Amino acid sequence: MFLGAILRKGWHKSSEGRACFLLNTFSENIYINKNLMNKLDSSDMDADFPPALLKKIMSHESCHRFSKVHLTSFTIYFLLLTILFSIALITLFKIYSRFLEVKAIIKELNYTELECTKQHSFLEYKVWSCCPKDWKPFSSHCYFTVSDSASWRESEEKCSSMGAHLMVIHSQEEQDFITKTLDPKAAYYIGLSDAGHRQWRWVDQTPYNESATFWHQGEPNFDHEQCVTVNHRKSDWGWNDVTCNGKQKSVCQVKKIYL
Ligand code: MMA
Ligand code: CA
Repeated sequence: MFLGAILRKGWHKSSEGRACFLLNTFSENIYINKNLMNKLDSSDMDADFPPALLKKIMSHESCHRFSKVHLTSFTIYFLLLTILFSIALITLFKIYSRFLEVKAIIKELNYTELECTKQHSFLEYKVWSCCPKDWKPFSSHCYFTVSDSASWRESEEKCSSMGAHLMVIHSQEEQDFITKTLDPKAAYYIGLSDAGHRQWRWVDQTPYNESATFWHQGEPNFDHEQCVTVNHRKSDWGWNDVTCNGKQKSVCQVKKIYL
């Protein structure tokens, strides 16, 4: 192969914007700049491609500059790839940790299925609020009506076995929400009982607030009635104290599960 023939391929601009000559050699492109071209004599041009010339070309600064440019772009490319890869890895790790966390929470619960709704607030870390399947969600709690009749103690134990407790009522809205779903001919135990001497206690230990009670007119009326039901009387739902061993339906309540 003659260098002269190779060099006739023509001038073009290098990546640095300098006038270089493209030598399409055996396996790669070599750029020779004009300064070097002028230094090459005619014997160089017409000779067979001599190893000495190749050495001359390769050692010239334009070659080094050329490879430096490529090394820099390669480094930037590699750095960008590394950053992207790291972001992907961190994201995957976060998703997997969250998956393990949710799995652990669900394992702790004795419910087989949850029904979840997405929270409106996007600043919150936990975005799903869930109730066990067939429980009714209201505000921050879930409610379940037990249709089997039992004593107050048995009813509370039934709720406990489901990780819940008898319903605690702290507002008219809460009472209205649940009573809308109840049978007006039945009475339902709630989580309120007399600890003795008319000391009313909620099962979840929240304070008994006199101003947020919904007793029927004339109730509570008997000291020996130490448990409370909610029932429908004269077009309104309200509370009635009853004996604790009477068999009644009941309503259980549990806090929503946040995932
Ligand atoms: C029943 C019983 C009481 C309630 C009265 C109201 C007769 O007793 O349910 O707890 O206070 O009815 O009349
Ligand atoms: Ca009563």
